[in-house]
Amino acid sequence: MSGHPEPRPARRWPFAASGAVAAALLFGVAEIVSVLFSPASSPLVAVGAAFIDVTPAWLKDFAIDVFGTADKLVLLVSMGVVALLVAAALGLLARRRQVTATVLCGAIAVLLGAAVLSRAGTGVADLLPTVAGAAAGLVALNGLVRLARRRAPDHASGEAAGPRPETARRTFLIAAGLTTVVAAVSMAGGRALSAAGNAAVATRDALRLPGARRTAAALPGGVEAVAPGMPPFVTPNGEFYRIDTALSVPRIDPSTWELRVHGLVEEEFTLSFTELLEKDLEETWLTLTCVSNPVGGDLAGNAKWLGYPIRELLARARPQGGADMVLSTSADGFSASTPLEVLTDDRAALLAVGMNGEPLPLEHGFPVRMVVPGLYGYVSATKWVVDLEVTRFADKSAYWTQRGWSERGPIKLASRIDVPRGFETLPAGGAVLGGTAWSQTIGIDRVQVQVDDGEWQDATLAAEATVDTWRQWSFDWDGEPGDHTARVRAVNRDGEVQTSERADTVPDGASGWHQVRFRVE
Ligand SMILES: Nc1nc2c(c(=O)[nH]1)N[C@H]1C(S)=C(S)[C@@H](COP(=O)(O)O)O[C@H]1N2
Ligand SMILES: [Mo]
Repeated sequence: MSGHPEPRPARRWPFAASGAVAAALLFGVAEIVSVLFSPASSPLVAVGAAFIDVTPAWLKDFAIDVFGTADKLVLLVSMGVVALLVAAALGLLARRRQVTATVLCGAIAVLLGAAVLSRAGTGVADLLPTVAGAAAGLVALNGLVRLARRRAPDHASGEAAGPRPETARRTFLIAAGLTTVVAAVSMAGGRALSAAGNAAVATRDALRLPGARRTAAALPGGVEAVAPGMPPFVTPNGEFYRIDTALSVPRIDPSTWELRVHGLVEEEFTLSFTELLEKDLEETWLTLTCVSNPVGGDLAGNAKWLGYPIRELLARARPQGGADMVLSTSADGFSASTPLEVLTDDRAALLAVGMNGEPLPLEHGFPVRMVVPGLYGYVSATKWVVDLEVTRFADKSAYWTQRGWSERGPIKLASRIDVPRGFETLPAGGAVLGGTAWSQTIGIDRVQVQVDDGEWQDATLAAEATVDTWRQWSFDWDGEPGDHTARVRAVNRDGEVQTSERADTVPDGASGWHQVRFRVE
C-alpha cells in the first residue's frame, strides 16, 4: 500500500475512438491512392475478395440464400464493423502500450499487403495504396493517442503541466473529427473515381455493336402467362440476377482485351475484340440458371444474347484426340470446366458480347463472356473471359469444383410458382396461379399443379420461345376461402417428370417440388 492516491486513469473511449478513426483513415487513403493502380490494390477490396475465396462453401451458400444479391454489401458492412472493432481494441491497447500497438498495426498492414498480393493480376506496385494508407493511419493513431492522454492525464500529479482539460478535450475532438472527414472524403472520392474515371465504362457507353448475321427469331405472341404479378419473359439487364466472386467488378478496356485459345489443340491463337466483332455473330434467346438457386428461387434470368459460336473458335483451334474439356478463365481468376462435346455440338454456345441489344453490362462480363445452353453458370458462363484451354477433366479442375461442387453441371428440370407469393391472400372465386419452368435444350412439355393434396391438374402453358428459354404457365382455380397449399411439377419433352426428391444445391443443383402456402378470402 502506498500513501499516494491511485492516479486517475485516462478515460477509455478517446483511445478506442483514436483507433477506429485511424483505421478509417488507413482504408480511406488506400482507397483514393488505389485509383492509380489495379482495383484489387485497394486493401478493402483485396481482403473482401480473399475472404470470399477462403469462405467455406456452406457459408457462401448460406449468404446467398439469406441475403441474395445483397450478399456483397452485407460482407463489406460486416468487414467494416470487424475492422472498426479491431482498431478500437488497438487504440485501447495504445493507451498503455503504444509500442506494442504500433507493432501490431505494422503486422496488420503486412497482412493487408499479403491480401493484395494474393489477388490475380496484382504486383508489388499495387502495395503502394496499402503502404500509404498504413503510414497515414499510424501517424493519425500516434497523434490522436497523444492528444487523448493530454485530454485526461494518466498520471495526474496534481500540478497541471499540460493544457486545461477543456482545451485539451476540444483539441482532441477537432483532430479526431477532421481525420474522420478526411477519411470519409478520400473513401468516397476513391470509390467514385474508380467507378467513373475508367476507360471500360466510357468505351462501353460509346460502343455500337454490329448487327447479327443470324438474328434470333422474333418472340411468338403469348410467351407471357396471363396471371397478374408474373415476372417479365425477358429479364431486363438491370434486373438480371448477378452471381460471381468479384467484389469489385473487373473493368476491362476492350482495346486491350484478348482471348487466348490454347492447350490440346493443333493451332493456338489469340483473338482481339475488333477481330471478334468482325466475325459472323449470332443471336440467341437463352435462360441462364445458377446452381445455387434453391427450389422456387429466382437465380435465373432470360435474355437475348449476341455472340460468336464457340464451336467455330474450336473448329479453328482443332482439338486433339483425348481432350474432353474446355477450361475457361476470367480476368479475375475465376474458372469453369465445360465438356468439349457441349461446346462443339449444334447448341448455341456463344462467346457473347451483347445482352438484350446492348453491350454486356460490366457486371455481366463486359466486354466478353460465355453463355452455354443447358449448363449451370458455374461450369459454363464465364464472365470477363480471357482464356480458353482445351484440356481434360482428368488433368484440370475449375474454381467451384475445387470447392466441393460437381465438375459437370447440367441444369436440372425445374419449375416454380411465381404467383401467389408465399402467404399472399387472393380474392375468393377465381384465383390465378402462375409460374415458370425450364429444361434448357430439351423444352417444357407440360406443367402440372396440385392444390391441397388433390389431383395433379394440367396448367395452361404460355407460348414457347425456344427450347433454351424458360416457359411460363398459369392455372385458373376456383378457390374456396381458407388456407391452401399449391405444388408444381414439370414434364420435359423427353418425358422426364420433375422429381419430388429433395436435393440441396450442393454439389450439382437443387431438386424437389416448389410449394407455396396462401390464403383465399
Ligand atoms: N468471372 C466469373 N464468371 C462467372 C462467375 C464468377 O464468379 N466469375 N460466376 C458464374 C456463375 S456461378 C453464374 S450462375 C453466372 C451468373 O451470370 P450473371 O451474373 O450474368 O447472371 O456467371 C458465371 N460466371
Ligand atoms: Mo451460379
